[in-house]
Amino acid sequence: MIARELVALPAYAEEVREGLASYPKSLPCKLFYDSDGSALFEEITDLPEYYLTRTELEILRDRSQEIAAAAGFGTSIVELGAGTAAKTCTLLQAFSRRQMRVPYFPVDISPTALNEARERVEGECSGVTVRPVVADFSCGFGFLRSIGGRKVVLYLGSSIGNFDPGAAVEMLATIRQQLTDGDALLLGTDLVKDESILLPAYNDAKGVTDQFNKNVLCRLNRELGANFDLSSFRHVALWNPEKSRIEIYLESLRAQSVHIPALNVGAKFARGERIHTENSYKYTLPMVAEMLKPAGFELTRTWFDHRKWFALHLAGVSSARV
Ligand code: AVI
Repeated sequence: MIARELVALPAYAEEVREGLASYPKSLPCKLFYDSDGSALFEEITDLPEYYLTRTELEILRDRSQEIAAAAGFGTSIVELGAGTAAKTCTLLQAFSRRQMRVPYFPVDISPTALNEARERVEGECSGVTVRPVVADFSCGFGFLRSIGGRKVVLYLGSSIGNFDPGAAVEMLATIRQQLTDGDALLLGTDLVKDESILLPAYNDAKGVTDQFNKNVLCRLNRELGANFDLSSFRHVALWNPEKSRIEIYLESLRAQSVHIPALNVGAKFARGERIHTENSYKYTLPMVAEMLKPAGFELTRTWFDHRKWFALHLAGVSSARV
């Protein structure tokens, strides 16, 4: 008898199996971020239609002094999902004008991005000591405990908006559990606005978001041996005003069957059937307060860009039990 070769499946495999067996079909948005997807996301942040990154940068450029003053003295800065720390230098410089030493802990799953972050910050921000932390948030935020003293935790880019409301509160509460009195959170959120601005940000003229979305299928083809025909799916982005979110889908352009050998499953698609790949929530101020409070944070102050398209919120840990 010939023994069959056992190959370890990627950690996301079961979620793919479940997502494609459910109705409507879905795939987890974390699948976007392999190295190709991360490069495409970087490209998205530079697109004229994708206002989020530029707008948050405007707030950081114009309000960093106020943010540092509101955060108080003697704090370390911990940045969750820091990537290459492209946005953070202005803020770090503002902190280093107010305190002698600024310990900066960029946290990311990618050691390559963290090396770039270290080089950038050490080159541009005197008085800042960089201590990179390689961590996967799906394994929790225990690393926060080992960072002594007062901390301001940055969670920028409206990444919180890719979590459904319950999961967002749960995630923030998990961060809160690792913090103590005097610590704070600086949270970036995209705001509700007219769909004439929201929709193009997720459906750009150059088609980069289309490629970013379809990269999920490329990944399943490459990593699980699936046979998705990319030209038989189209990228769809919709604004759902009831749920206050942009919804992203891959829509099948014809009736078709796809086979995923590594999972030993097949998936049938009707013409027009969609796979839901991402939600991107857009917030009002009450929505932000509603998210922070049950997670154990108290909103202290909010800063906006000049068009009020994006916001940065400073929230202290609340003494109420969570
Ligand atoms: C990472 N995240 C905040 C982006 C967003 O805007 O929700 C991901 C993205 N999806 C499509 N374009 C950008």
